[in-house]
Amino acid sequence: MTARPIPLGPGATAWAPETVTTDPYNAQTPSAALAEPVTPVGAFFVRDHFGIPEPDPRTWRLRFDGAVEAPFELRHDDLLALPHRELDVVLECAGNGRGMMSPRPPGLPWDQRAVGCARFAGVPFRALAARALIRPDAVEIVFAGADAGTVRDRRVHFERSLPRAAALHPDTLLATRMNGEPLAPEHGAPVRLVVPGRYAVADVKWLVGIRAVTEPFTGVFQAEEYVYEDARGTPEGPVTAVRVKSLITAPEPDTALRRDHETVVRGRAWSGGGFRVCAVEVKAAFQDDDPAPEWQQAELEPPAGRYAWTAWSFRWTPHRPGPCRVLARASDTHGDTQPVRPPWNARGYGCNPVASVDVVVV
Ligand SMILES: Nc1nc2c(c(=O)[nH]1)N[C@H]1C(S)=C(S)[C@@H](COP(=O)(O)O)O[C@H]1N2
Ligand SMILES: [Mo]
Repeated sequence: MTARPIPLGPGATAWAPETVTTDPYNAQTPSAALAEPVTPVGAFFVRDHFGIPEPDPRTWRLRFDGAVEAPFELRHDDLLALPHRELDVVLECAGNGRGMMSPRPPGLPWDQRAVGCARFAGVPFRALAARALIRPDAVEIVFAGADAGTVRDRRVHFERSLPRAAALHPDTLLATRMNGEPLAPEHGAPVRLVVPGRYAVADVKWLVGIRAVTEPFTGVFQAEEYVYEDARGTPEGPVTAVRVKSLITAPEPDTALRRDHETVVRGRAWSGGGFRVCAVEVKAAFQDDDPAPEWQQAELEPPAGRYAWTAWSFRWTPHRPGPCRVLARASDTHGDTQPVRPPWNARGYGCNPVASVDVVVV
């Protein structure tokens, strides 16, 4: 593991995520924490479908079986003894932004803060796969969490699958540490999956089971939930790659800015599916602007790795007074740009509209 300092801001210990629901516990990252390059663990959003199981690392076992030649069980110490890789990764809930969709789909009403970027250290899944000897006819790998509950009248564990190739990618990690500390209970202690570039539903917490399967997995969180559906409920494919997105961290909403004084508009941008952010554009629109202003390029800082988010900034001097909307949109190396109005879907996934903040110039 490479030892790099973790740039936690002042008051890092005072962070607390903003509760959305208490049972199960769901909370979003406070706005101030999004200004940090690495989101403090105590501020990082939490998405739980069931209770937090808190497995005891001393009795924790990870079972790897299914369509493999050499099934085995690992203890926590065995896993810790394997070589770890460290990656800064953006985790974003597929439902992030749902609360701003209209009409509002059912589900947790996240605004745009079910997102964070953390430094994960973990054992590449492929190291375990090499030991289990996955059979050639295995098409997917199913990852099971220790948590369970009732969904659609069925008692289920939280389970998700990955296509074989995605699981075997060297950056698919069984993470044991987050921001230099052992995983916190709410983030999947003692071990969770981290799959960079996919919506965070892929990142199974409290991992206890891995099995190779020869047919595509149809568990409830794979084939029923986390699927894009049109207004009639017709499935349009599973939630996979994170869509390009940005957020504005400064100025804060409703800030009064001084006319003819420079202000710095700042934020973060990220994308998934192996694509990187290549541009962020900003514009400031006064209500009666005619013609509408042009988009202008923001400056990008190099991200802390290929799966980390990109900090951007734009120097702006407003020359007239009035209420104004500051907008930002990111583009990625796939050629996608944040839309003004993302395609509506019945469950409110992948909502990545142009970011905006309303301010007033005085
Ligand atoms: N075992 C388990 N893993 C899980 C979940 C869960 O409910 N149970 N929620 C998933 C979803 S939908 C998201 S967005 C991420 C959230 O990770 P975090 O709580 O560490 O931010 O965990 C994923 N992994
Ligand atoms: Mo999620």
